[in-house]
Amino acid sequence: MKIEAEKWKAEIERDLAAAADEIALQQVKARYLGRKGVLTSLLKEMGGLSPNERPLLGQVINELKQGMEEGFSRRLAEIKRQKELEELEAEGIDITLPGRWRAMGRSHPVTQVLEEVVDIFTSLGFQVADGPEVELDYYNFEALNIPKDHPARDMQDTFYISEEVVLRTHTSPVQVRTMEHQRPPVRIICPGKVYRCDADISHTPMFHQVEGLLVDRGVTFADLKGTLEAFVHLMFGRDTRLRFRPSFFPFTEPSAEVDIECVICSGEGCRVCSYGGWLEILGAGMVDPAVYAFVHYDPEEFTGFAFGLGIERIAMLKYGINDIRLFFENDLRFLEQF
Ligand code: 2NL
Repeated sequence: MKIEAEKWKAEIERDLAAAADEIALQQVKARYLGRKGVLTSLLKEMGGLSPNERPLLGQVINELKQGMEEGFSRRLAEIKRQKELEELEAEGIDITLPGRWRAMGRSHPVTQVLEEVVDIFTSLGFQVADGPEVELDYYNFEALNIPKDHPARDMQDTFYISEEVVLRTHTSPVQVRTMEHQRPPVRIICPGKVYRCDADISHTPMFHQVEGLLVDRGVTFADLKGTLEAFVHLMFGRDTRLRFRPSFFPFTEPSAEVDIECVICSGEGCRVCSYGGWLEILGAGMVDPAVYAFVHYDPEEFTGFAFGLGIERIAMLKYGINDIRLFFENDLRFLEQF
């Protein structure tokens, strides 16, 4: 009987050690402790034994059962530990390997310049306003004193959604909307996308604009000059000179076009400034009283100035780029330079 027990113990140990995973281990357990298992059939043999032999066999079976249960727990822990180690190895974390290179992203040059312009005007006390890019004809043209027969209203120049709805051709409608629900003082800039039906080396159907508007009591052309001078000095450097040339816009009177000394050649004359020494960077003027009529401001009480500048144009001057289309071709060799 003792010899039989030792044989079974050895076999249990061998089977446990041979079980490579949890499933195999459960099968080993079932083979010994299950309903048709080895220990169950040993127990049945007890029936054929003499009463004085039975306790001894019972004791041997109990020992085998206990040994089986202990061995099972031990082997299960071993298998689990082994699995964990294999998983860690499979993850393959090796801190001595070189790091993985990730391309560093950056803002588009147009976004960079737009943010620069916005930062300068907010530092001067302007607030940022925005509005819809799909705009009513009323806000885009009518309320800005742009007459029905003005060339800007032609199908050739404006994207029409319907007779009354257009893609905004400037961000001025945002300023009109602001004046509609806000009494002076108004000090806002309106950055954003605008759309014109035009495409060549210096025009794209979509481009970016920042317009500014300041309306209050006693605002004069001198305030406009001082504000734009501060902007130019912050944007292009403290000794950049500027000049105002008389111009015309339906929504300002008087109106001016503003030039700065060429940032490439400092006024010496070069390809960028077409050898004139000056670069046109924005349009501006005193808000026309006709515009105030649409937003119910009293032109006797309030005066103000407005200006508009094209972001792509400023970016082209700043970086000496001669073709506006380069901004929108998404060629990384171009974009990575900024
Ligand atoms: C240009 C000229 C300009 C304005 C925009 C404006 C807006 C309102 C009233 C009056 Cl609500 N004026 N905007 C004024 C003068 C010039 O833009 O050449 N932009 C690229």
